[in-house]
Amino acid sequence: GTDNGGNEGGSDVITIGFSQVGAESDWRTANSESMKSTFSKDNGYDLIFDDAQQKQENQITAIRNFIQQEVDYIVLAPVTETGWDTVLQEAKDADIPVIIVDRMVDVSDDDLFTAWVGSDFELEGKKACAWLNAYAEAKGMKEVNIVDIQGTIGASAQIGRTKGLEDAAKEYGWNLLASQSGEFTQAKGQEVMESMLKQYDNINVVYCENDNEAFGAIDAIEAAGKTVGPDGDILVMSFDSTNAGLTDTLSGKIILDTECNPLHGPRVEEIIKKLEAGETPDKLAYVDEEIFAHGADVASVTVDGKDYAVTEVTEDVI
Ligand code: GYE
Repeated sequence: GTDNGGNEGGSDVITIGFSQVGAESDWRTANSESMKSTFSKDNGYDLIFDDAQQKQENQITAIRNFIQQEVDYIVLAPVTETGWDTVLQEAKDADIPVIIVDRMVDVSDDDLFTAWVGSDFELEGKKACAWLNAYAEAKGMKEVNIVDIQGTIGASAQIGRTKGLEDAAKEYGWNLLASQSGEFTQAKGQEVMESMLKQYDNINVVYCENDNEAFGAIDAIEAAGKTVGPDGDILVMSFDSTNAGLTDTLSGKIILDTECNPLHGPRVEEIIKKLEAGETPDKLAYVDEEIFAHGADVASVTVDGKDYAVTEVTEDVI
């Protein structure tokens, strides 16, 4: 076992305190299920699961409780990037390894965490925008009047995806009409889209930073008497590629769904197994992800000199 006192001999149950962001989206539900099924009793773990309801203060409280309970490992899916130095120092002082999963932390000293595994969110944004540029060309779109329904402000997933769009809008000359957070939820996504539609009558693309926001945006667009899809008024772009998201991509309600993979349980377990064996896991591990489109108008995109295939969604993909 490790030298943190809780698992001498390696045959005991490994106790893991997991501070989860919340239950804001389908992605998050899949992520929580992956963690719970990986770190089950049958697999030799005792998982203390804490849902922070999208509040950093709740996550800090949960981590302090984990330290008090002398868990073997702390796993943190941070809601936002900043504000972790103090509590991570407390974990370090208690000799409890901290593994960061999904979103990133922005800390003064990278020694405050042991390892991170998650997605390259800016790359996701760049891939999506490279696709839109190619699609707009293929379809002869005269102009791109786009709005951004952002994720939780300050979350890596928001920061990276928003940056991908802002850079692309400048590069390709798109009109980025408005950006506002939909908190990664369906209800807020719908509300934000409703107000954007009232403000702008020329929106032809909405860039939703996750699937649940896209579901809300589609409802708002249809309620306003407009249509979505390749032959409709507005193209809906999204991220995650949840089952429901891909179902909407098959129908064309979502035109592009850039994958963000939530199945991090086995990846975190691999890190823990390395640590248990006295090995050093990679400090940062990025997951490979696909691009799922409605139709086959764009076969591949190039980002930073690298080619990425675009998969057309068919029944078998979902
Ligand atoms: O895209 C969204 C969720 O951090 C990657 O959070 C995650 C994001 C995901 O609420 O659906």
